[in-house]
Amino acid sequence: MIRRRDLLLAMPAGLAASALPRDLALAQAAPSPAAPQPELKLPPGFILGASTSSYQIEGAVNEDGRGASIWDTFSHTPGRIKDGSNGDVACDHYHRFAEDVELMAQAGFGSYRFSVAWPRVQPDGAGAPNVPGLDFYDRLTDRLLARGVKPFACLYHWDLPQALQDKGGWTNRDVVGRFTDYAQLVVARLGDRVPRWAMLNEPSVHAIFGHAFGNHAPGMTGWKNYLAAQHHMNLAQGSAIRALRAAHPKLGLGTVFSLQPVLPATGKPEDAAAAVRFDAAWNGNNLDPLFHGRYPEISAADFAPFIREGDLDAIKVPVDFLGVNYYGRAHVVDDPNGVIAGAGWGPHPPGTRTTAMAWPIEPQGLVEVLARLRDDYGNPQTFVTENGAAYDDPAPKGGAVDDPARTAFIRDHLLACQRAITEGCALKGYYVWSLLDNFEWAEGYSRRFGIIHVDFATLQRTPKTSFAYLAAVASGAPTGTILTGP
Ligand code: IFM
Repeated sequence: MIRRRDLLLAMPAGLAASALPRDLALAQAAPSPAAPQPELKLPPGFILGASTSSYQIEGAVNEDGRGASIWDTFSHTPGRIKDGSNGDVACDHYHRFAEDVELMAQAGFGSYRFSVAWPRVQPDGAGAPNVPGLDFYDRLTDRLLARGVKPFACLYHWDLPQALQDKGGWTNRDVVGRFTDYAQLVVARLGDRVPRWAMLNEPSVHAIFGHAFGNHAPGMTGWKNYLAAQHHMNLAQGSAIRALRAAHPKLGLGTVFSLQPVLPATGKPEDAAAAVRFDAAWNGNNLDPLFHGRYPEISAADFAPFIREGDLDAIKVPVDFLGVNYYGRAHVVDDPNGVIAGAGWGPHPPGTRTTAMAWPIEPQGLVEVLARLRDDYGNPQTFVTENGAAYDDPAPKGGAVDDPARTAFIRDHLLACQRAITEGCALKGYYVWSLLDNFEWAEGYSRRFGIIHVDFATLQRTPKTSFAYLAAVASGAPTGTILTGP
């Protein structure tokens, strides 16, 4: 178990002691009966950081010439968001970024992954850049560098300019050229200081939920729309990487996928078949085109109507890194009405613990994902670009928020990173999702993923125990006998 004293000793200078709960030992959940955890010893140079995305934290949706995005439209449509909220203010990071960077510096984070909002840069999705929009990312970048936190930017985390959606968005092939132009504008301005660039965040999630299921923006439905959106995102990613590499050969260029092992929830053969289809939609339709220049066999006929000559060669492009977002395994069943290729989520294995999202807690699944990249995709340099958990945290008390379950979740996934590295996976860093409690898409503000609590009425930030834990890891403090959550 982490003792308060250990954390205080390990605490980087400047981090208020009040960031810790009054009495961590008392606040902890009962120790797990499991065997003692091995010591966490991440290799030298391993990057520890945090991730966020523009629409989820920035707010300031009408400032400095920003255009509307599909998430503005969607969240302002009655009935779309669980708590009726939107990202108009969110964490107000647009105005409070300096405070947020300061907290990252206090945590000792080596890097920060944020996303650039396309409609700040091109309000209508095309044409000359909106300079005040780019200025914001310039200020953020400079502040990060001044505080020793390396910026890692993602060019697209789901906030497409609404003007492009009005022309079909990702289902219109024209978006490939638009995205490539946008990427070049952003990197021309920031590429001298931001060394690592991800093109897209979780294209499969965006394609499935935004274009087939319709519970995310832009709210389109139908498998055909999924196929078009997924293929055009694959193309846009390849096209942007090629253009950026030609202009900026020294930058680290890659992309970010949500990956999960997919398993049949039962022993039935139809569930096994469903797992193959689900796996293609979630994982393979991203991985195979990028690394092998083809769609998985089971998807090839579906994509055929969207593929033009040369497309598969254009999508297959060497990447300097792959970002892996990992939350848990998928346990699936055959379901003719299921949104993902006639498959749906089934029960988790008995006894599996879950987070507030009802997602299974399965750290070993991260090792499996990274081993698959090692064995089937040439062992690319990887970063865990998102991993974390939503919990119903207690309200801040005495300037602290105790979140032992999230802390244990992070600890267990860092240990999984350690195992993957020992097993030869080229994993180079871990970014927790998320720096701040934020706008969790269709769930609004009802789900908290942050290592920093945000009071959405006052916008006050309060670091949680998980923040202090990561600060201890970042500072190299002993964490061998550590906190156990439920
Ligand atoms: O909040 C999201 C993020 O935007 C993308 N990956 C999963 C997170 C948790 O749902």
